[in-house]
Amino acid sequence: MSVQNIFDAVLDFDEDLAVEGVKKEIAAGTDVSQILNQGLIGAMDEVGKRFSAGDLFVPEMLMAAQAMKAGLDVLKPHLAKGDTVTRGAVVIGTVKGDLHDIGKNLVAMMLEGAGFEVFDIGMDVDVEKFLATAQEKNAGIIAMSALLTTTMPGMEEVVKTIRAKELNIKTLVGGAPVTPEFARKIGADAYCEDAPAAVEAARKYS
Ligand code: B12
Repeated sequence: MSVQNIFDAVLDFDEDLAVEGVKKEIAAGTDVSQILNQGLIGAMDEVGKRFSAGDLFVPEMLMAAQAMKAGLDVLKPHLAKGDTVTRGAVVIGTVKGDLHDIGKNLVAMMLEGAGFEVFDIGMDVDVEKFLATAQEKNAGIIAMSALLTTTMPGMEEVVKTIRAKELNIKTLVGGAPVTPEFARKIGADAYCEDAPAAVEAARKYS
């Protein structure tokens, strides 16, 4: 076993091997940040690249993210504060009135895989909950998903409230009906068409 095996297990969508690999490396005394950065995060970076190149698709990306998450769950208790490459906290949710969460879950997993501390507050989330959670968790980014044209205005409400309260929080928006024009119009900081793009945008703000 080596960190490369963990990387390979994630790319093979193999949760059991990812877990086994992380356990073995911990037992062998391998630097936990190496397990995290080169093994788990490295693999998700590769997944993002392959997705963008059209070499793999949403179901595969979800399976890889699940393998990454299984490995990360084993590693988490071993991560001392200084070991994490925590790039900051992100609050993510699907806006009020909207119960679609598959894309949001994928974005959350990819962000977690990229080293962000992710607080997933679920679906049907109103402005108050987005802001209260961001402030409580000291998150620099709020990421919002909407799959219905009728719920997209919920994003604008969050952006407006952040502005009105002069909070230092960046907003990422996405979901099938959301467009770059809409994001610009409501004053969101970034529109991302998929989960790897969300990681790229979030990295810019961390
Ligand atoms: C699955 C699904 C459902 C499931 C949801 C299950 C779940 N747990 O999510 C169920 C059956 C519950 C459902 C219900 C409804 N649905 Co529906 N649903 C879909 C469907 C088929 C797929 C959505 C999906 O998961 N796609 C896969 C994911 C991976 O893609 P994604 O969400 O777009 O996410 C990617 C990107 O957009 C981006 N992204 C997503 N979120 C975010 C967030 C951020 C911050 C960033 C940066 C990026 C990002 O990254 C993701 C990964 O790459 C779509 C059709 C479609 N093709 O989109 C209709 C669709 C969204 N539904 C629709 C409708 C109308 C409904 C209902 C109103 C139906 C009804 N009459 O009851 C209800 C609404 C319920 C509610 N209040 O929300 C319409 C919306 C039309 C519109 N323009 O508003 C669609 C487009 C179908 C259609 N053609 O009519 N639905």
